[in-house]
Amino acid sequence: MSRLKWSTAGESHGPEILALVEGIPAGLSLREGDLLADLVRRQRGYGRGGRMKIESDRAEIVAGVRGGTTLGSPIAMRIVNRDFASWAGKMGAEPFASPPEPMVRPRPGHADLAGALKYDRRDLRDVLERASARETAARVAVGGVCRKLLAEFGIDVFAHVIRIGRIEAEASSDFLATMGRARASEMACADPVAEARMRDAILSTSHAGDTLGGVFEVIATNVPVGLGSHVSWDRKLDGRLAQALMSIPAIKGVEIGAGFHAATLPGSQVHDPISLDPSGTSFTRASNRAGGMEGGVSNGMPIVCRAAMKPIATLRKPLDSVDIRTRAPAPAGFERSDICAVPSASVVGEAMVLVTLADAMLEKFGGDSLVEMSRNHRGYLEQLASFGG
Ligand code: EPS
Repeated sequence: MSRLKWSTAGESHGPEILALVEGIPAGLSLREGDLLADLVRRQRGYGRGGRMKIESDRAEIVAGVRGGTTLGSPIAMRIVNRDFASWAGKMGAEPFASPPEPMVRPRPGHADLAGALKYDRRDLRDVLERASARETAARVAVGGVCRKLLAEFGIDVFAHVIRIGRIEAEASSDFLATMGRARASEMACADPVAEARMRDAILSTSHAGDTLGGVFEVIATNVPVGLGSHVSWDRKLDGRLAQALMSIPAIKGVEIGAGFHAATLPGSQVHDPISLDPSGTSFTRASNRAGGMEGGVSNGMPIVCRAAMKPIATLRKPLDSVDIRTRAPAPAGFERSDICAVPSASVVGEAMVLVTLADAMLEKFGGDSLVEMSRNHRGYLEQLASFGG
């Protein structure tokens, strides 16, 4: 059912990371500068490794946009890997003058071993280069394009970090304040007291040669009722969001609304009673434990998802592993690593929710041009306004 086709290509230390996205209607204003703020936020975060000091990501638009406006044709973007300059002779498409030293000690928790066995690679670099979360820079560029489209319909998506290891941020129901503080925070955390404790935890974890995971929450506001569908498993919006979030490297759990907590309560404390808004025209709910979806369909309340990220698998104090050449026990390989990348992953989470919602909006309102899509959207809102009347 996907109306938005998109894919990425590129190895972490290859020349470029690429993104291709098809299905964005013609007539949307789009500039390279529109994509920059999200790319910059993805590089932030206390606990990032040395690579982020080398890169300064920008997505150059090389197809699908003319004079600042989309054409309806596939949009192609490229993000240069500055670090490629240090990998001459070890990366790149042409045969190497001399064979590079292979990586042979797989990291537990990374794709190294399973990928090498599956693809029959004797150098783990052939796997880890693509499995690296560097690829998520391209996802954020695609998410930025979708953000522009969704903004035309008043939809906004933001994420904030709510846990790093054992440190939890205080919850707030004030979305606007949470968004503002999270966007301004290096840790994407809206609670400054928790943020300071998160930094301390990351610092002491770093001294121990270890890494830390956490949880982020993604919230989408102003989503119209009726995205997704209850009629078939693969059209359910909650299922599509869960798959999108789970595909982010290192994500091990996804919750929607009350999530796992809902399983501990009786139904009367879980479901959100329905009422009419003060004007008496539209349906609303005083609570949102459903996370903005019922039966796989958006219900007009904010969409709320959470994702749990495991700690980064590359450890300065490595875990036990096995040399795949000699089959002798050996510590896992280590070059450099992030201590914690949850703030970055939260920006990738925004991107995955943006692309999923853009796809669902295109499915519902279609159209080859933005004018056509907006007309369809307006007509649907009129239909909702006269519902039951
Ligand atoms: C990343 C770039 C990588 C890592 C990180 C994500 O850079 P390098 O491998 O050169 O240090 O910092 O990758 C991982 C977390 C991983 O598990 O592979 C980036 O651009 O986000």
